[in-house]
Amino acid sequence: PASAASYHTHAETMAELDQVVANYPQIAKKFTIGKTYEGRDIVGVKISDNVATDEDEPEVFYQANIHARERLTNEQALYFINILTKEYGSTKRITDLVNSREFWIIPILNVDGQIYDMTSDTQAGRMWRKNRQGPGTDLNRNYAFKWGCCGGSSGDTASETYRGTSPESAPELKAVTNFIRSRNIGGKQQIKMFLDIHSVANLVLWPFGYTTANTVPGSMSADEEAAHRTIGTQVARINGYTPEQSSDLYINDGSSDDWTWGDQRIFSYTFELGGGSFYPAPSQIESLTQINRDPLLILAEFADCPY
Ligand code: 0X9
Ligand code: ZN
Repeated sequence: PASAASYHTHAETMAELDQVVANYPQIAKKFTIGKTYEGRDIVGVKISDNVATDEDEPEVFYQANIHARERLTNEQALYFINILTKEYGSTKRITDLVNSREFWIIPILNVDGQIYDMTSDTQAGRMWRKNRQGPGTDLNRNYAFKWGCCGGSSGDTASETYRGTSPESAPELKAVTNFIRSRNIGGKQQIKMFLDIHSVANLVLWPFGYTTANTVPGSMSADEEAAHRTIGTQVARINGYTPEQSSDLYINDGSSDDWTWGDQRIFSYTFELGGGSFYPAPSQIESLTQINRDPLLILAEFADCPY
């Protein structure tokens, strides 16, 4: 009998990416951004028409599973990769997007942590969050913008939010930020929309997390804040999540979207998927990921936003 849907292991995720690029070689291509602390490749898939060519199109960067135990986030990324490829040529909206964008999607950023979390005797997993560098660094506190400045991260290596010895001290973080920097070509950042996919609080968040201020001279103007808020509120109407500035959840420094906006001026969001726990029943994967079909398409459509 066909097995019921279940969470993809890392190996199954890599096999699925191989299958996608084999089935859709014109529009899907694997890319590798570097290696984890334990030496594994960090792999994503680029999706675009003429995928082998670097065309002059707005680029969209979605990453997931920066936190090891947030297993649904890998499923969300795989879901999106699958609809972009399967519906190319049949769904006009998706065809238009794939033709006019370059998508970079990394389903598992924290590969070592994800494998560690899933290699567990119990179905519940190990509840692991950080990478596997010594006691573990919280990759979402290791970004270089306002690193360790203001709260919500820890200098204690045992902490769940240990920020690491220095900005980008985690190899996974260095790899992904180097990749994003490499898309700045001739002084122009090609990536126009960034999304970091987490779980489990049903949220649509935007920068900044390090400060409760809505606007910051030189790094978040009133117009830029309003644009983030407008788009965030629009997608939250669809998935039913709560839209808010990241610091409304709690102050947190050194996190992903603060850097992608604050340092790279890429329009940036963090989603917290639902499910009520880090390990929702596999039977819930489909509905919990389908709910973000339109939100993920809308963010990509806004990649030509002037900000
Ligand atoms: O604390 C985090 O890293 C995220 N929550 S989680 O429960 N998945 O760990 C929220 C990060 C919010 N920060 C920004 N959006 N900047
Ligand atoms: Zn998280």
